[in-house]
Order: sequence, then structure tokens, then C-alpha cells
Amino acid sequence: MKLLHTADWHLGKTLKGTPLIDDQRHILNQILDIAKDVDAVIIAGDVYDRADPSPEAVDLFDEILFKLTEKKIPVLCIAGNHDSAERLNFGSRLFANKKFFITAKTALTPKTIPLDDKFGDVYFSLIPYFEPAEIHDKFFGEDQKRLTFDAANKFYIGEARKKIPAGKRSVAIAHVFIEGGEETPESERKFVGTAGKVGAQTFSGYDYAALGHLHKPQKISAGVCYSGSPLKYSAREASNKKGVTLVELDANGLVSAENFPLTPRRDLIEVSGTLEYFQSQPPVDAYAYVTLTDKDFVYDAAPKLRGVFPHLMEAKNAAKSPAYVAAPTRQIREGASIFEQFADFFEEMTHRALTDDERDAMKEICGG
Ligand SMILES: [Mn+2]
Repeated sequence: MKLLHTADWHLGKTLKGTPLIDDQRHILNQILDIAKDVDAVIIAGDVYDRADPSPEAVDLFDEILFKLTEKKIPVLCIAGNHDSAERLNFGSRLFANKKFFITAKTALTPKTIPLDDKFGDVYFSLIPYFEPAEIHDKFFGEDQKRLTFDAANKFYIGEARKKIPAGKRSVAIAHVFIEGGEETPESERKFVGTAGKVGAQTFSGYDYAALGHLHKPQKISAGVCYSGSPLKYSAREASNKKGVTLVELDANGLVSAENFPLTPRRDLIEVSGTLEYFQSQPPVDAYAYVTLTDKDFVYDAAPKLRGVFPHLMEAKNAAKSPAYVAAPTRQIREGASIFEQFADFFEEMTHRALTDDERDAMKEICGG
């Protein structure tokens, strides 16, 4: 059985206010092309960028949903943390008649879909993104200790395993931050430490775990993979090789899981150099995050770079602005109160002393 594993489409996403919908349509058409040669398509969460997706995003998903079912390719799709479970769930029972299986909500009996090939059945566990409290409320009494992400996932996946007959091949689809996973984009940085993470062992019963959430394609182990997002969605992803993961199972389980690269309509790049260098270059058709390495701070860098980078997303100076450099030279008077320190700072920044009214107000705030 051949599977196309993709995730984190983030339909409707914008970069610094620039809509990416045309880039998304372009990349999804490539995915549709590859999908012709597989037995099923997996979408491992974050279909949309927001819980209330834009009309353009819903329209694009509708278009893709129609084209995939028209080709009679089964689709297995779960909700990610960016999706609204209720909204993504819309129509799911009807769509299932066309083999478009969306699981956006957890259930007392985790959703299991069997698909078959010439070797027999393969069981797919659809594990949508959930908060541990949801599992707690659904399965345990109030006196039960609060569950961690890891414990809640282990429990729920344990329930899902109960629905898979012994000795049968199986695939898990989940949207989690797995222990040992690397490089999370800014928007996914919700937790400090390991509180939001799930142990890789959680999926050990499966022949393959098709994961979503981390945007960089990566193999946690041979059978536990992130396909990554099909497009670069932040400067931190500039060096990622985006694509989909093509998975093959034979009679005994996993044969291979390999990344297959996609070509974006417009690349996203992170570059650095001097203003003079960039201004001598031909225009670059890419979403550009530029750092100027000039020794002196370049004021109003963006308009000066737009000729070369018509799709400039960010212009930064490596040199610190003169105002910023001045600050660390400030001395704090020995034994000064908070109010006195503030008064010194105020005078240094504004070149005037506090008025009597301002002194009284600040003294009150500082406690004398
Ligand atoms: Mn996510």
C-alpha cells in the first residue's frame, strides 16, 4: 500500500499581511498530481491556519476535497491545534460516503478506518489534536489527577489500539509535538520544557505514525515521521526542504518512508549582505527576510531594498541603532531608590527634569 503523508497546510495563512492562497493552491495542485499514484492520502492536522478560516481558505479546501474524491482516492484527515474541531467536523459523516474521512473530535471509541490492499487490511487510527483536559473529562472522574499531554496521548492511543485486531498492519495519524522533534516555528511555541510533548514510544505498536505539527520534515525513527508543511511559513523555515512523505507498506508492514520534494510558486529566503551589494543585484522573486550587514545603521532600509526584493517581508540591520548603543553606558547611582533611578533615566532620555506633578505621581507609583 502506498500512502501520501502531508500535514500543516495552514490554508489561509498570511506572511506579514501577504496572503499565500495562490502559493497554497499551486502546491496543493502538485500534491494532487502525486496523489494519483497512491492508495490513500493522509492530512495530519492544521488544515487551516485559524479556527475561523478565511472564505478563500474554505473555498480552496472544498476544491481539493472535491478533486481528491473525484479521483476516488481515500483521504484520512485529522484536526490540528490551529483548526476548530467543530468547524472541521462539518459534513464529515456525509464525506465519509466518498471515502473522505475527517476526524476532528475525540470520541469514547477512537476513530479507526480499515483500508485494504492485496495483502489484506491496514487499520488507521485517527487521533485529532486535543487538550489533556478533554480526555480527562471524557474518560475519568473529577477525583482523577490532571493528565499531562504524554499521559493523555498514551491513554487515548491505548484505546485506539484496542480496535486493531492482533497481527494486523496499522498506521496512526496524530498532531503532536514529539519528544526529540526539532525546530518548531514561532507560532507552535506554546509550551516551555516538555509539558506539551509526547514520548516517541507512544506509537510503537504501529507500523507507521504519520505526524503533523512540526513544520520541518523529519524522521523521529524509521516508522515515526513528520511530513512537514508543504510550504515555508516563517523565516525559521527558510532552510527546510519542503515536500510530502511517500510511505510504502508491504505484507509485513513498513518498507519505506521518504520525503518527496515540492516546488513552490515563490520561495522564502533569508539573506544577509550590504545595501550596496543588494542594490547591485537583479530583482529576486522570493519572500525575502533581509539582514543588512553594513557597519553603520541603515535608516529606512525597507524602501531601499524593494527594488531588488519586490516581496520583501522584513529588513533588519545587523548594526545596532545609535539610540540603542547609547543605553548601556548609563550608570546607576549607588544606593539610589527606584524613584531616583527613574528620575535619572527620565532626564537622560528627555534632557529635562521631571516636573513637580510628575515627581509626585512617580513617587506614588514607586512608593516614595
Ligand atoms: Mn500545529
